[in-house]
Amino acid sequence: MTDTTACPVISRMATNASDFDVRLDALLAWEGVSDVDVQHRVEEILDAVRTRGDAALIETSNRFDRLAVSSMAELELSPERLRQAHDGLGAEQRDALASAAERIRLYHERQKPESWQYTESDGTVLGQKVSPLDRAGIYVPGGKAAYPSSVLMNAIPAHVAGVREIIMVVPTPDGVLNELVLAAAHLAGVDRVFTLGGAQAVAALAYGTETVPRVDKIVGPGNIYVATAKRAVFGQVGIDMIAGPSEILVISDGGTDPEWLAMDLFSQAEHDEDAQAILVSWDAEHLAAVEAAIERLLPTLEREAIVRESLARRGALIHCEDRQQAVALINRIAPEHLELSVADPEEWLPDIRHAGAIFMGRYTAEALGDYCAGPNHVLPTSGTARFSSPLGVYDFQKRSSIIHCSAEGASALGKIASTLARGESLTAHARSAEYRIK
Ligand code: HSO
Ligand code: ZN
Repeated sequence: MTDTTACPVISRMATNASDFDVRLDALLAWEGVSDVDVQHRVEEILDAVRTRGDAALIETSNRFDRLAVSSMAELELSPERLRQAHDGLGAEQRDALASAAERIRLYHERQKPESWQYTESDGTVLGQKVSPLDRAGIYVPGGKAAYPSSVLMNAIPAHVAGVREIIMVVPTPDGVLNELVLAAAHLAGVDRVFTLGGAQAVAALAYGTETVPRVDKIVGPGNIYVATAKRAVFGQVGIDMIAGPSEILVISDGGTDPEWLAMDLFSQAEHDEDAQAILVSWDAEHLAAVEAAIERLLPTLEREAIVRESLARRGALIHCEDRQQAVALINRIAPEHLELSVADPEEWLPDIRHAGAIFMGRYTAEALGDYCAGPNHVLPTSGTARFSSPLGVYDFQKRSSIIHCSAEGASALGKIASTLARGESLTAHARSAEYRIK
């Protein structure tokens, strides 16, 4: 096998281990975007919105989205307008959106953590109280990355978490609205929608203006301006992860139709030129068949150019020795999406430590999870599945600790606290505790 095809082929065995490691590292490398020029411009916009509020939002929106509005009322869509968008869809699209929303809601209902308490023998009560955020802001990109499915995936967990008010911002370059995005907002329980985008939208959500309420957390993907702005306002508000390009790792035992696998790889690659699609198998003949299927199916794709670019730059078909090597690759890559296209996916599960979402068996295409299976499609990218998890209800809640001492409990704890406080030379702490010793 050679490197001359649409998707590079790498042999784990024919390459010595350290050369393979270097090649894999190069393949996986993703520099988080940071650009001094962008940073500078973003800071100017953040500053303008922080100091001049609505007036700056109107100016920047007119400039960057080529609008001609003179009031904030023109930058807000009413709930009625969202309903209209929903009611105006064809029955098939409306039903598909409703089924997806319902399945996503049911899945996320299961994530709701309970508050809890326990009582010690002296009557002291300890516990944890879970509360939703008051307000969440959801950024929805405009243009080619405006995904109604992402509106559902971001807003529904917030709604299930009990967030009191969900504010969505979505840019409308040249004033063009995306009806499906608005319909999804209606279904997902979004309360207010502003047609704002870029750093100015992030600033409005983070600082609040006369019209846009300040939120407690901003979630949702965006371009480099949005990502830079989110990083800059972090601390003032919470943010979700800053997503890198989407990726998939498919493991095949040779028993899945090569065309299915080729299309699974394409489904990731078509997102954008930086997206990453990798397939691993220990069956050389099967890999050659997938390679042939890729060549055969590529010309049939609407987004052929994007897919070709993505596969050439960041794709790979990796030939490894056996199942054990495949498992090592999974945990090393910590993929956003892992497809286990094998006969016995359950057998694999105990060995998998790092993956955002695990798609089990030959029938479970990532695309099903992207839209409607139920679990969230906002997942940790670029190896961050080593330490983080899919977006969920818990991202829209926080926990308060509960401590309720009985007289007896305060006396017992007072002795411990006083000793430790004196060790830290914090005598007011010590005396405060000592007052309560019986
Ligand atoms: N694969 C993307 C989600 C998506 N796919 C939205 C289609 N629409 C990131 O998980
Ligand atoms: Zn996708």
